[in-house]
Amino acid sequence: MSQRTFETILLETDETGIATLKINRPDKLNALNSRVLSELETAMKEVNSDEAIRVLLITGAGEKAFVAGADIKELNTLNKETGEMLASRGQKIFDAVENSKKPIIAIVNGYALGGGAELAMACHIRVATENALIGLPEVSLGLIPGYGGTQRLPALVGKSKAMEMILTGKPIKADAALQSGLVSAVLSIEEALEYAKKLAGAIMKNGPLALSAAIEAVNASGRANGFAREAVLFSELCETEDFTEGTSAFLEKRNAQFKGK
Ligand code: CO8
Repeated sequence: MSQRTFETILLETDETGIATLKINRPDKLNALNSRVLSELETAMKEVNSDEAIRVLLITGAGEKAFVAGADIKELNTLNKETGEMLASRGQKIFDAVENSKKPIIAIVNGYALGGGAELAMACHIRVATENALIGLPEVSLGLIPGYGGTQRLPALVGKSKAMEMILTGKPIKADAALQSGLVSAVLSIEEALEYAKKLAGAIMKNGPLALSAAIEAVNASGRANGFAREAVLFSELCETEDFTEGTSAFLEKRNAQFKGK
């Protein structure tokens, strides 16, 4: 067993070649601040270059959240320029997850909201615990998803369900996520890790080159270039009063009063 500890991430590899990456900010429900993003970027490079790692599991520390989203405290101060930069940077890091040569399984153990749902969707397989709540609530903050959610959600659940989830901003429970194809299994918290490891074990019996090629081929299916447009639209919203109101209202623990400006 080897362990690599970052400030906000734990990366542990067992003797069979299964690595577990845990986002580790449980007091902030594992929200993705810039430190988490940087460490995730570094960890993904290490995972891809470490020959001992065959499959990666990604999950959140604690029993409450996978990742409750981008850190709204950091979002609150974005403008058009920094908004586009952050969206593009996050998209690049999540692309590294999606395009990893090694299979990645997300264990969605609680809230997976906004950037958290987007991280889970960048993984190759998702299993959820029974308490999972998955959604893209960005419109409630006067924003849109900016880490690939507008592109990956329709690909996973179809345009109609994706529109419903993105336009209402309402999260769905684990059983609904299973029904819509957003996750492939739902388990109790006690069983989820073991199940994911069994899945990893079954995957590892196969040829590593074939696995990498399969990931690349599946990722190439139906890819439109909407990502750049998502980042631009996200950044334009960073200049609006609604965005300032939406993110401030969350931080001040009150309901947002949107004016459409
Ligand atoms: N960002 C920052 N802090 C957060 C976040 C977050 N996303 N989520 C939770 N926290 C913090 C809370 O502020 C709180 O901190 P403190 O104890 O210091 O007050 C702590 O975590 C615990 O949270 P709560 O007390 O709110 O816990 P509850 O159990 O009452 O509620 C919820 C849990 C329902 C998950 C609630 O925390 C919540 O609604 N969180 C925000 C969810 C959300 O809106 N996520 C989407 C964010 S937007 C986004 O992800 C955009 C991604 C694209 C970015 C594009 C590039 C810029």
